[in-house]
Amino acid sequence: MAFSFLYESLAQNGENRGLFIDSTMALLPILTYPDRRLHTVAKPVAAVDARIHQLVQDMLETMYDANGIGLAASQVDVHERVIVIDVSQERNQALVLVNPELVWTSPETHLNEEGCLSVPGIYDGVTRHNAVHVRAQDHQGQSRVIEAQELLAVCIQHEMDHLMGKVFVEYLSPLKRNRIKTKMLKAQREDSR
Ligand code: K1U
Ligand code: ZN
Repeated sequence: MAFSFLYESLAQNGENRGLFIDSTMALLPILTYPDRRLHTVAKPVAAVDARIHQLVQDMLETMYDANGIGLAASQVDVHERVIVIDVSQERNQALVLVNPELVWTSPETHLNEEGCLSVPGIYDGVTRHNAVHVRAQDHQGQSRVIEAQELLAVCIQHEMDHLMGKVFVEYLSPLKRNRIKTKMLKAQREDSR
């Protein structure tokens, strides 16, 4: 796979926890569409310090617990430019992107089926660049360029949209989006009963 700063992360069985052994990790509540806070534009992280390390650990735990392949800080109501991703089958290859910036996008695009932890149960097609290069800091604050394609490229674009306050349903027609909004609000009302 074409990304350069993978490291071992949380494992489901606790044998492969690598960097992220920490008994203070917490599951964070994930905002659900159409919560207005999902449309907040995230600010750059000033320093990759202990607060960011804790946020990254909590986001990884939250992503793995929700069976997601990515999570943006915006989705847990932290409006700073932090993303975690793990597209590996084994769920042991976490990627942490702090202050990510797209530096190259392929001219070729394709339609890809996407889901979103903030829009549970909804899957639809979004056109994305086939490949992207993204400059980001890792969990240690080191700046790297990651060359991504396939699912990783799709996931990076989806998560970077979250940091810009954009949810994937905004690529769909107004009709589809309104139906999704109505369905989500109904589910949220029923859940709160
Ligand atoms: O940002 C998120 O809400 C996480 C989202 C990431 C994502 C999935 C699919 C395409 C682009 C971005 C998810 O992890 S949704 C749940 C999921 O695991 C999944 C859904 C569809 C395809 C592959 C995975
Ligand atoms: Zn999402």
